[in-house]
Amino acid sequence: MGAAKLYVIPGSHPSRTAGLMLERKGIPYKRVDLIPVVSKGVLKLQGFRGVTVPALKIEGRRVQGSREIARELDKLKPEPPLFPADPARRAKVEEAEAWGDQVLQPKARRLTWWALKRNRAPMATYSEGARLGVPVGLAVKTGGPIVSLSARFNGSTDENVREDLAGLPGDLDKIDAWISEGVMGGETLNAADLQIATSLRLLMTFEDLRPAIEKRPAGELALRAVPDFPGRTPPVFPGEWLSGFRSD
Ligand SMILES: N[C@@H](CCC(=O)N[C@@H](CS)C(=O)NCC(=O)O)C(=O)O
Repeated sequence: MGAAKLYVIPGSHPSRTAGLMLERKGIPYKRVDLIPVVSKGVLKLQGFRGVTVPALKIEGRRVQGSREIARELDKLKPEPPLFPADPARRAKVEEAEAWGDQVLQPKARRLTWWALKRNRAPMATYSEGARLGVPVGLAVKTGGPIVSLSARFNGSTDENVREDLAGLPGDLDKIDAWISEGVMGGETLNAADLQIATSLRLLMTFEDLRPAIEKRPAGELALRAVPDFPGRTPPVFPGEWLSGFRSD
């Protein structure tokens, strides 16, 4: 059986979650970097049913989605586990993980495409170290239609992004509470930690947001779980959309 193959998009937060989980398990893998939108066709050609990354080929199986990958990896290689053995504790971790996948992850994605639609220049910083098959500079220069389509697919409207930013302080409170309850941020990082930390790291690539996140328990956990994450976006959001943040 060949090495595992992980299909990703550079800067994709759930893709990073999947990579971190493979690394935690000590499973060697080959990373395949894809260009957004084009990725959908490549995944179809590779026999995946869905059109999103992360997508993993492992032991002759195709597994897609960060939560599905977590469960498959725990099955294939139980140690070290990504979920607690105790059912009540596992349920809490699964609740946090699902929220990370369904709420925080799309929020970080909407904000990112909204910002790139306004200024594509930072796109190159999200592709650091990627092998896209074309020079990153060229991909960025010709990437206008990809950014527009992605912003549309992901609902990156002013209205949604404004609402996302207004809700972000509450999201951070929720994560801090999970950390103080011990659901997240334990000695051994679990599937919820790895799911949520990558979205936080993507949010922290925004100069507008990083100061409000990094000193909180959520931000500290994100930096511990994901020491390096590519990308940097200079101030981009209207000041009034950020009025709910405290950066002390
Ligand atoms: N919630 C899923 C969502 C995955 C997802 O939407 N991935 C994005 C990248 S972050 C994607 O593949 N988008 C397709 C595209 O950009 O063309 C997961 O965690 O796996």
